[in-house]
Amino acid sequence: MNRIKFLTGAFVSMWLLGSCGGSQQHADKQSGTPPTEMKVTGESVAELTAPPLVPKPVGNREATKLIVNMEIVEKEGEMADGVKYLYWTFNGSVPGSFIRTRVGDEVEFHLKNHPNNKLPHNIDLHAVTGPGGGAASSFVAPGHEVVFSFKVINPGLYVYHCATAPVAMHIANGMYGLILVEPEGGLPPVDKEYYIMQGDFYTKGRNGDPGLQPFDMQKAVDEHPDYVVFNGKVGSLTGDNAIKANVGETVRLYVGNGGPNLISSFHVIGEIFDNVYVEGGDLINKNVQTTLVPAGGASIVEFKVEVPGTFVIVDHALTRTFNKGSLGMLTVSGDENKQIYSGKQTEGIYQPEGGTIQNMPGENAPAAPKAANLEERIALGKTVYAKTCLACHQENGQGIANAFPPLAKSDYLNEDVGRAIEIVLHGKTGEIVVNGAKFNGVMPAQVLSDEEVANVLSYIYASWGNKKQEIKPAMVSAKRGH
Ligand code: HEC
Ligand SMILES: [Cu+2]
Repeated sequence: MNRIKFLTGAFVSMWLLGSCGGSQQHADKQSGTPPTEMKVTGESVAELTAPPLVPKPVGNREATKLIVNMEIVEKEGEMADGVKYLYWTFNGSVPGSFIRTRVGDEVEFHLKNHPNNKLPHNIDLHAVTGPGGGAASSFVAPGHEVVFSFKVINPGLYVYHCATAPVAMHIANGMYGLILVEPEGGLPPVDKEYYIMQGDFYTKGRNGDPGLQPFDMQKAVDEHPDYVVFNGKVGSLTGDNAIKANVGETVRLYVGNGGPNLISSFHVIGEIFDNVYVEGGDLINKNVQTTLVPAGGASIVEFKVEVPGTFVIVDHALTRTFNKGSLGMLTVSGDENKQIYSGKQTEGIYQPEGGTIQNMPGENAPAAPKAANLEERIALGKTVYAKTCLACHQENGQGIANAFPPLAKSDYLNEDVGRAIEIVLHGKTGEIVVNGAKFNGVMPAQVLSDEEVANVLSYIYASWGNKKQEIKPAMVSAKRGH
């Protein structure tokens, strides 16, 4: 790190903001102690916030022992109108809670994995100096809590994310957030601060297809997202959810990109960033139109709002914005300034282009049709497989090494039909050996009717070199009580 440069930058921006009336003294309390040797005084529990809000600035406080309580929650949420998605979250939001620290803080991190969750997780914080950014010490199973500590020594804005295999899948399901490390004395004060994080999402159905959409591993591998959004969903920052400021105020956005794959060309239509903390570090660039936010990276942008209106926040790779969702809004209230902008302003001019266009969700889904013969059962089972099992066991039942066992030519599956039915009904944990390879994961219990379980298993047994065995609904209901 380069502290001298950081301070120079901070002073320059203080001077700039000072001229806009938003500033006071700051960063005037430099101890000269290297962060690694800073002593901590006292202890406090970190304030954590869901996006788009951020915790209170550190100001002039001393370095302290900061306790961070983070709970991992797997929960269903809304990707867009009528489109549901099973998110994996840090503290229930996507992105996860914003963590605000200062250099020299000793962070005691409590990572809890909610007992209702299906999978183990962990956390890699890019602000950590240590193996895996904490990932190595934080692997935690459902119903458990791990504690680890680290000292923050480099100022800047950093991404954190889950690093459990398959990592891209955990990130694609929403497991990322930002941790800010302020310099000694704090960042220069501004009037408004917000938290925005971009992410790309891969669903089985296409953009706008209604209902619960499972994760699609193949689209993730191909880097073809169906949704590219700010703060986890289409519309998180539009309409009533728009972020707000008043004419004359200075605004600071903490912008992150969880990815897992795309980089963001972050832009606010009708604004110029007065300051950009390039890649969230201590280099300050001035008068920037669009700033690049890499996957797994961040940026801090600052600007003063001079005129009222709606300022549209976009990824300037614009088909994403208009067709996949990465569109937000900043609403600025106050008096017009005709000298800066003459008027004739239309609010939300980009809205009609879409981005939030959705197919109407169908009427109440009809009850699962009954199969008249084996052929129909297999065809119906294929649909159940695509919706329910494919995300983990993959398109052709090949599974993912070290994570999800294969269902194709599976000796384990073919050995015991009754056991396979029980696994689908009740889930499965603990070590198993499939085709000579060990797996020790968590298969969630599936919420399916007897008919659907019979169909999906008949399909699997009829496919990929398995032993062709029809499963009847009566065989499933006989296993329900077990
Ligand atoms: C969230 C991921 C996930 C989903 C969704 C899922 N499984 Fe699994 N499945 C697993 C894991 C992990 C295991 C291994 C469990 C263990 O290690 O004990 C497994 C094991 C199995 C096994 C036994 C091992 C083998 O390879 O023969 C069968 C059979 C199975 N799953 C069928 C299904 C079916 C059918 C569905 C859909 C109705 C499904 N699974 C949905 C993750 C999943
Ligand atoms: Cu995870």
